[in-house]
Amino acid sequence: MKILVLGGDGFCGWPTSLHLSDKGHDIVIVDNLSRRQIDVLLEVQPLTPITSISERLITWQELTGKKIGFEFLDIANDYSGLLTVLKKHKPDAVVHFAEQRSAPYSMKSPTTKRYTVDNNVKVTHNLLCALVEAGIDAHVVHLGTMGVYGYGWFGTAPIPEGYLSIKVDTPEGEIAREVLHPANPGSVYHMTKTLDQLMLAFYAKNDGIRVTDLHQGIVWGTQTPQTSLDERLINRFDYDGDYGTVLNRFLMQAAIGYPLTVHGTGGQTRAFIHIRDTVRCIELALANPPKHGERPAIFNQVTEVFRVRELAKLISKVTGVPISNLPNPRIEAAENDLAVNNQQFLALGLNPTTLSQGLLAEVQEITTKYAYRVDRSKIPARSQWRPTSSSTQVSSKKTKAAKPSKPRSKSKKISSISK
Ligand code: NAD
Ligand code: USQ
Repeated sequence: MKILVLGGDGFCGWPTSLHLSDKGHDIVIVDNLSRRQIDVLLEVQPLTPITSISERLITWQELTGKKIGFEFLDIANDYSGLLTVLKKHKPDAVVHFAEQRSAPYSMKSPTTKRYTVDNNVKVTHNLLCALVEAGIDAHVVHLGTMGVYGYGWFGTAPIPEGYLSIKVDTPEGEIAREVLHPANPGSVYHMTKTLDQLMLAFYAKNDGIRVTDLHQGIVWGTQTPQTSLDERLINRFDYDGDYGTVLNRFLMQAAIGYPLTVHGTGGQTRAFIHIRDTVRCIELALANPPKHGERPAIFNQVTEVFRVRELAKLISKVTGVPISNLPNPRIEAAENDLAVNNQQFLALGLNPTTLSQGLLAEVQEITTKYAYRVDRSKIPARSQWRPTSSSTQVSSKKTKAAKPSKPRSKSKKISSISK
């Protein structure tokens, strides 16, 4: 298949591009490198020493003989460029990772809130609109998030895969329907993903675009078999207070002896998936497109559910690093139960990587090796969901620096491990 990977230079997109190329697909990455620019503006580097996109692509070709194409394009702001790219490559499928994906960054300041909405909504809409205008019948695989549902609604009742069965009393009697699960975003970033869902549903209905929306949990880990081939192919590992996600942050903190930064009581329960399973899920989704005219296929792309404090306790027990309970900068339930259905991927043959198998290897191979690169001042999560008067001043002072500028040129139920 000819596949465009939008956002293919990012944490999920890069290993996915290599995995699909390895499987024999013809891959073209489309990216404006905005994620790298945000690092520059936040004055932080990933834990891992990622190389430039050119060096990544040359290395892959040197090692495997396989060529991955690259188009430097701001999909949100260069619609005609996107049309040109689509007409040039005529993809069979488009995997869409290209969004601003950090919840804390999206809540940092009015500028980052607006940037996140403008970028994410426009990327998704430009893609759908351009596919119709170019007359290209590509299967769109979009990376959504578990956060569109909120995190548990009826206690431990499992979150269904995208659609909720409802019964409505009508004068003609009771009618059963399946509707999109009600949206309940917890940040501006998550809100953009709920808007994506509506755009995807509309274009599937109106234009017959085949859409798979993957409601992914928190991705942990770093490497896949392909990114491990050579240090020049290494994946990015974010640890800072804006982009580092909880499990990878705890693993990095353990490696440098930094007390594990649990927000509040750590009673938040979330769904997780290892990066190796992310790339397999994308492959499975690509191989199983919905039919024309069908509603978007929605898969919950998660393999395990953990409570934050249980993760911290586990890592603290293994490494001896203490836990620090910090005031929670976010507005979120202090405690929640969560159960998730993920039967569709399991039925397609996904064999999940579990925390116990992957944890020690991850600590040793990556976080310890690159611990010398950590800037401890970048670890605290400073983005406040409701700005205090002092954080408002800080955020408005940083407003200019925080937004990347435009480019110069072109049914198995998984139960929580703790109750
Ligand atoms: P990332 O920030 O590492 O990668 C996103 C990539 O998209 C970057 O390379 C960035 O430069 C590119 N991009 C952003 N806006 C663009 C634009 N306007 N034009 C062209 N390129 C653009 O993020 P990630 O962690 O790889 O996440 C990828 C997707 O998966 C996101 O949509 C995210 O919401 C979703 N997701 C991620 C996680 C996670 O834990 N990382 C979990 C669930 C869902
Ligand atoms: N948390 C801590 N300590 C930390 C960091 C986070 O206790 O040092 C807590 C947070 O308060 C939150 C939970 O851990 O309760 C998860 O936070 P996170 O930063 O790991 O994840 P989140 O902000 O939800 O976002 C990440 C990705 C996002 C994706 C989402 C999937 O950045 O792109 O959509 O995970 S999900 O969480 O399922 O919605």
